[in-house]
Amino acid sequence: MPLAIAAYLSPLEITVTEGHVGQKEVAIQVCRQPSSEAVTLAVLTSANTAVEGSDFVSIPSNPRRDVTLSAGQTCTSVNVLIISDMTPETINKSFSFIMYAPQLPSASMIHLVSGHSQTIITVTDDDPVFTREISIALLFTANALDLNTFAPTHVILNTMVSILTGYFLNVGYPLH
Ligand SMILES: [Ca+2]
Repeated sequence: MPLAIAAYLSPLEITVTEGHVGQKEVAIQVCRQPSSEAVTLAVLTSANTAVEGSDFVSIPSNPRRDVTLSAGQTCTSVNVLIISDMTPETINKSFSFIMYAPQLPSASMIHLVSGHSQTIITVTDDDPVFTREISIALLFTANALDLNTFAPTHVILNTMVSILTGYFLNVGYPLH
């Protein structure tokens, strides 16, 4: 009769702020019920709205990434890497950390507890959209515009604009 041992991930959901520069480590616990046998599990990441390579560092299925719990060890930690940036995002992005293919050295069995074989990682954006009230003073002169028919005048525009960080503001105005 094979021995059934439950394994699970902790936490089931985790929310982290993205950060601005470099990479950020998120620790996921891979755990199982106490056992005198070592066990090896495989883990991978699966993209959802977060994108591999730009939002997080992928753990692929090939080559297979193994995690081993030695005899008597109930938990070990695996780090997932979030890629930080300074770009405002329209949504908070998520991806999954998944464990699969548990193996014991003997003929015993290990079960992934239903609903506990996946951790959903949500990355919240921390780059603000700045809003500034600015006054734009434009001086039109005939010489500057090289328009002989355009009389020198001053135009003052008061306007509210929203500028995303990292973007430039372009001002357009009609010539009439
Ligand atoms: Ca961002």
